[in-house]
Amino acid sequence: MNQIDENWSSIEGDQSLPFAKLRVQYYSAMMQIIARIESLDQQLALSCARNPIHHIEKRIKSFHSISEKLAKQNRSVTIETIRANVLDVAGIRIVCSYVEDIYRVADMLKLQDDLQLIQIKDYIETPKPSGYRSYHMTVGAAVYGIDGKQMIPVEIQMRTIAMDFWASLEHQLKYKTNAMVSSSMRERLHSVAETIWFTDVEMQSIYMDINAIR
Ligand code: 0O2
Repeated sequence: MNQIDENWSSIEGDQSLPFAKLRVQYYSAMMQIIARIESLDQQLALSCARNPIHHIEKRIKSFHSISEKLAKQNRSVTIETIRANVLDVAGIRIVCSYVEDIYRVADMLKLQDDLQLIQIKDYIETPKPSGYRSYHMTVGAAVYGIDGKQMIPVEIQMRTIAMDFWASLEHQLKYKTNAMVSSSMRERLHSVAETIWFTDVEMQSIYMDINAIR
């Protein structure tokens, strides 16, 4: 995606300012949630002597991807259709060391009662047919602007380093080669996802055993 589209500035005419304002709202909500997550990470580090979060990524969905998503739903692209039907315009990815860290951070976010819990998709408990594992949580954050308060959704994807390794490469393979991913390749990718899951479970078990004898 080119830089112009990333900034939503390819939108022309009278529509450009309302869309730019909408993007600012999503960006503000995303940065607000990142500040909360960083604070949780620092507080948890004090109690477990390590940072549960390995790293955080963020992105605002490109205008092109938003348009594609709405086109698949047979909807036109307006401020209203984006607000109502695209919940992942603002996206945060939290990459944790261990599986238990994901649930700990998620539970703490759920305690923040000024955030509106919109939806949870637990693809760790129930992986996708592809083998994809991650914990998805969509929350609404209040953004105060010149037009008053707006609740803005932010999608938070939480996964381990191992799950992130698989998802990043699988995403690249699927999107780069698209039609060429045969069913046998899908099976092999699924099998790698299972191996990675075994590794995650084993690493966590080793971590807990080492902690128990400390
Ligand atoms: P991108 O480029 O990452 O943004 P929805 O988004 O809710 O309308 P869906 O499919 O019900 O549609 O949402 P879901 O299941 O929560 O998945 C959305 C996101 O999860 C995807 O975003 C991917 O980031 C990730 N994801 C889901 N399934 C897979 C998978 O099989 N492999 C990989 N690598 N990632 C997956 P986008 O919008 O597809 O792409």
